[in-house]
Amino acid sequence: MKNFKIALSSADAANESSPILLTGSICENLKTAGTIGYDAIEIHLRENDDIRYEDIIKTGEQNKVKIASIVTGRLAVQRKISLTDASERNASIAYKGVLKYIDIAARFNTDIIIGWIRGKRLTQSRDAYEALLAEKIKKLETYAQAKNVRVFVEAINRYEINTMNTAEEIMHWIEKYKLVNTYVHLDTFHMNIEEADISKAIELCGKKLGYIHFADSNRYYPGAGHIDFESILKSLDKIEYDGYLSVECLPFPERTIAASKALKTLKNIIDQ
Ligand code: LER
Ligand code: MN
Repeated sequence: MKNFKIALSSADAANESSPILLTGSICENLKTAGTIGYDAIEIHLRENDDIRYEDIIKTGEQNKVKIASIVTGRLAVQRKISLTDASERNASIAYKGVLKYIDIAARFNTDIIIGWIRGKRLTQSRDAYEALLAEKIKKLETYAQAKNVRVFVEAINRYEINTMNTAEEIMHWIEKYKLVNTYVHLDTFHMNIEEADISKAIELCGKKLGYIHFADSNRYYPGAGHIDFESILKSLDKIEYDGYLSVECLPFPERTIAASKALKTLKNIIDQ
């Protein structure tokens, strides 16, 4: 099987109910990820954080650990706003915030994740929500493309967001609105709830799959629940997926133990 690149989630701080493994400064997290054996970290941060680019790029190079993606979720969670917010003022703050995340991703030569920041469907029809989101993402993806940054839109389960929960829905939306620099972002935890057939969902995305989060059915590390990761990796191999497998799971029983166990589960399958 292909030697996939493996990443894990990181932030400066996170509580135990967030699916974030490494906590600390970005430089500390790059070092820890390298010591455990990961290829990259994904970074959950605020768009206006003070970022020491030179130090981080140097530390990444020294430890041979890359930045897999920049995650926008904190802007949504901390400010309680979204790109499709009922308040135009909030939608505009969210939009400008995502532009800043794209600037950060460009400095690190990586891509951005659009998860909760896309917002819930309110009183409008499904079509109206999708058209509104597409209008925002179209402008964002053009801005990002000029900076060589791709946009990954995540399919999230129904208990967290009330629309675009499956791979097929995101694919359909991307195709309908002819989004060229926007890709499907899957998450095995959400897929276990939403997809009738996880492998078929991956294969449906094909080259439009940009990114995938890994957690088990209970959102603990892969190997702690009942998801069949072997068939998932086989499907990713089949579509010649060349992005990251990014571990985004709860820090159970402890952050670095979960990180090591996740890596072991995935490597054992890859090395078979
Ligand atoms: C949310 O459950 C999730 O999976 C994150 O990646 C949100 O952006
Ligand atoms: Mn996720």
